[in-house]
Amino acid sequence: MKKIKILGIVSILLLSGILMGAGNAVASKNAWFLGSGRIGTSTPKVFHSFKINCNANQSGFTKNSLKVHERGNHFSMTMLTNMECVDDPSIDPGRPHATFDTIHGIGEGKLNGMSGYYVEFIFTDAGEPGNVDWGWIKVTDSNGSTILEVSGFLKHGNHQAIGNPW
Ligand SMILES: [Ca+2]
Repeated sequence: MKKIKILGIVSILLLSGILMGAGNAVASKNAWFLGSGRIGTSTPKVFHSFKINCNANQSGFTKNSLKVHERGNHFSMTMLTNMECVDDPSIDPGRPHATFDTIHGIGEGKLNGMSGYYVEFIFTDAGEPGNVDWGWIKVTDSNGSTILEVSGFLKHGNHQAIGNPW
């Protein structure tokens, strides 16, 4: 996972400009990453479920979503603010065929119904069964303090990359 380069907002904007200039911006709407399950083996157990498009600006019925449960706490993403879909050459997403296998996103959301929380996450799809898929989630408050952080291979569940973001 160290290969993943965390792009800054400026880089993402530049990349978006390049993609739009090439006329490929619309294609990203056809690339989805979805999944659910338990991440790692830590206690209390952390469960997640998500449906994310490589285009951060999805809205309406196809709106991006990410939900995280840890014992009595529930985080729900309300807005995906930055998104990148990456092809890590060391990861094979298996079937169905996808041209990417890793996503990195940043968003805002609610913790137990209260606004003012932020989330950053990385998910990978390394094929099936899902116990070869990996995830990292960090939820912070408005002061930047970490409320929840978990990482590891999926204990139960599966991640699935679909389509071509380019
Ligand atoms: Ca998988």
